[in-house]
Amino acid sequence: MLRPQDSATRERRSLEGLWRFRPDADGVGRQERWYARPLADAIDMPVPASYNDIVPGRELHDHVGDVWYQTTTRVPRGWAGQRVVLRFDSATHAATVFVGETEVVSHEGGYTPFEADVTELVAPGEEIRITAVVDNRLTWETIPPGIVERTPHGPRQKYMHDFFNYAGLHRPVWLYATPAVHVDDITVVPGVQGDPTAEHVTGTVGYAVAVAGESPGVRVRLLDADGGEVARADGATGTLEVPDVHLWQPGEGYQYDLVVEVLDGQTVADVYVQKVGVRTVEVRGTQFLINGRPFYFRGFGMHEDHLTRGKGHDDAEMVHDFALLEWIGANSLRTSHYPYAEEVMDYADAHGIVVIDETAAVGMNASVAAVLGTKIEQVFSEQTVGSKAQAAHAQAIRELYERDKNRPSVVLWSIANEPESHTPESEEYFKPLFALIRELEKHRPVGFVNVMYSKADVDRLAKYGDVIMVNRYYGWYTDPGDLAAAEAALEDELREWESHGKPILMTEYGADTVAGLHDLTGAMWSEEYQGELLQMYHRVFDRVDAFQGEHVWNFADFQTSRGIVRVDGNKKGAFTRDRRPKAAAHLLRRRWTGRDWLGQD
Ligand code: BDP
Repeated sequence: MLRPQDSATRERRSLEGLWRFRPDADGVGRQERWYARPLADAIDMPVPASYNDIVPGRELHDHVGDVWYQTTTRVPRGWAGQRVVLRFDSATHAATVFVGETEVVSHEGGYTPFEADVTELVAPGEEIRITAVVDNRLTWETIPPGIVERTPHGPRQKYMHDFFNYAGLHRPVWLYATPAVHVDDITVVPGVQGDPTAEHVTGTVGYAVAVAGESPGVRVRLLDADGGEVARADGATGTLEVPDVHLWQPGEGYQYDLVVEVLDGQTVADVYVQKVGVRTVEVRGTQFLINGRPFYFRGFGMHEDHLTRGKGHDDAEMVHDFALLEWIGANSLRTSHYPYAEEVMDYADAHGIVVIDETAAVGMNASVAAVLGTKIEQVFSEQTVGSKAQAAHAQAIRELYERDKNRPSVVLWSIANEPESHTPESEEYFKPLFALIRELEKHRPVGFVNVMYSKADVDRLAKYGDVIMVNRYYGWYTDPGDLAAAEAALEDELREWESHGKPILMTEYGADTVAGLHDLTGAMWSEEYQGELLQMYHRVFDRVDAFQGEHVWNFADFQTSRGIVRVDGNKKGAFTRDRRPKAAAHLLRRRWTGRDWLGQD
């Protein structure tokens, strides 16, 4: 799905700001048609933001079910004769949207965009009322899954993953205008002719443009970063050649502009500018190659998680987080455990940050759930994660692929985090999902993230992926406090995975650490233990040839549900939740850049 943009023929209006907001504890708003009039008894709620932590009290923090958002906006006068679209970059987890009294769209899945053509419902210069009812419930039919328990004290949301179920309108909302005949979708496939490591390389950009409406023609032009034209072609599909191409590289997000014009006779009916980074990705044996050169992943599994705004997108927080990644020497990140805001992906594209792009399929594991305090008999079954969840999962894969397919930063898809992968039921569930991502994606590697309870000897899913991604907690959940035992077990296990002949990435390793807790006997939870544990992992990584990347869990401390295993959230961050470095951050910077915090060698 194309992002809204301003171009010579297009215009956007952001609907960010304070919306009216009302929780619907009794679930009566739909029946009482709250959308049909100004929302009564409403408070102000910032958009984008999670609503959970904005006001004090448990009521909103722990709310289960619908909440209502409402705003009004005036349709720009200049939009007469245009197609007008209302787009939500996300609504967590499901939403139905009304313009005035008319329902315009419903969407399930909390981390991908959706939109509605509202042309017939709006008039340029007139005010419209937009109402969204957003449901945060996770069930056995949603991705991620969850359980809503009815209790005498009201509904209680349980889930099997380790981050707080923040909800609401986390990302921008747009009203935008395009011509009636318009660019509907663009797919670009970059490549190179011959050896991508040669001094002068000819790049290729395969493209396909979908046009909505009758159009006599499509014209595309590829401009370099200075605006100079390097290739052009007529027709809705084709391949452009770029002699002496400037490649998109890790650390250097060089991008071209593909200017796509839909023609109406001699005039341009619509123009959309698609960014293009030319690079190749390939798995060869146990190596992960970007532009033909071995790439070693250094970085983190992250979370969209901040004080007050929860999962709400914020440019200042985003740029700061990327600045910290640069400071520490990270070259990559995983969007654990859901698709991140498109602003984050744009930034990664533009700055050469390599991304493992993950769906929101997390918490499909009874053993992990047990550690976090939720008891489940069987995860994969028709009564639990079954065909309905599988359909939602397939849709989540499709929507993620469609949203991010053109992004050079994305080099690998992760279709799930830590599902059970040793049972016949899990294989039956995942086999069609791997087939789906392979049907969609012909060029990038794919995989899933393996859990410590489904090791190489019993795992049934690794064979479907191109890369082995494992999360391991030796020295924490297993052999807690015993780094000598942990080191031996970790090395033994990685050696077993080597037999797959694929690149191995450690997509999570780490230890909960209370910032400021110091202990010279190496006690767990101390900053010393976190550092020692990371160093132990690094020693092992450096001994295993097939090992191609290290992503520490986590970039920063983050909020989780409440329970007896978390104290104000998960504390495995290299940074605290307010982004102050723990000792581990300095250790990682030393390993990844060779320098200390003052920049000294
Ligand atoms: C893994 C999960 C991650 C958790 C982490 C932990 O992938 O979401 O936060 O462990 O326990 O199971 O810290």
